Amino acid sequence: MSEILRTIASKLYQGEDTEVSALVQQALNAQLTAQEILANGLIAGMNNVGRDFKTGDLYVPEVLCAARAMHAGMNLLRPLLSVSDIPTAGKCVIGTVKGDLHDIGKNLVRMMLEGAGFETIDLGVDVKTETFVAAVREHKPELLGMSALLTTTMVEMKSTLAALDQAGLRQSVRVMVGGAPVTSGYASQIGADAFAPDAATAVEIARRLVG
Ligand code: B1M
Repeated sequence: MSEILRTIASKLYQGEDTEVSALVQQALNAQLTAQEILANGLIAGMNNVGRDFKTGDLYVPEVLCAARAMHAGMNLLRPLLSVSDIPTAGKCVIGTVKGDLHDIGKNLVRMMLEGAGFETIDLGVDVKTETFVAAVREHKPELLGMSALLTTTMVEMKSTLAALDQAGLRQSVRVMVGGAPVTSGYASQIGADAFAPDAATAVEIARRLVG
């Protein structure tokens, strides 16, 4: 792998968005393809972020900076990549459930999924059951992700699963849940396909569920 791609991966890891942007431009000027830069520079760097976040060697602010650097690089590559060039790992609709305004963790999960090549549709916070169902119907994602940070709102996950079932959509989508009060026991109790305790594991699980 060329030196510049290794440097892009390492600057992304360090959250240096301006440098990542300049290096991506430099790589393009040196005739590297957008595809190569994405796979061996940006995504490679983001995979390292995921690995070290999981082991506790990186913290939330560092991951957010890396995600910002990823976006800076992607802004240059996006116009050069036709839709079919972008390695889509799968499509994921994600949101924080009704009554819940916490979105830092959900955003991290979304950004890490994007870094891993997933196309994401972020419904934001305080997402009603009907909105989740409508989004699954409209976008036909392989994966639906729900986040909840309050013990009083996690029950909304169960309602959404029931509503998906009622709408005849439950079999068409895998459902992953997460958030501080959510556990794997709760996930299986409500019939979700998976629980992830953190954003890095969410990516691993998403790959497994969709792959
Ligand atoms: Co609130 N809050 N908050 N809060 N808040 C908590 C969650 C709380 C535990 C604090 C406490 O009392 N110790 C408590 C909940 C108690 C409970 O129900 N068990 C609480 C409360 C009570 C409240 C209010 C009710 C306070 C009030 O107004 N009286 C209120 C509710 C508002 C509402 O939502 N309706 C409220 C408000 C707020 C702020 C708006 C001030 C702010 C949110 C800002 C924002 O998100 N934009 C806030 C914050 C920041 C917190 C704490 C301090 C931090 C949450 C956070 O961002 N963590 C939190 C205490 C805490 O958790 N230590 C607290 C960092 C984030 C990276 O972690 O979200 O867990 P987390 O996400 C992780 C994993 O959980 C996982 O991956 C992420 C990354 O590794 N994950 C997923 C998350 N979603 C996932 C989805 C997946 C997979 C993995 O698949 C789809």
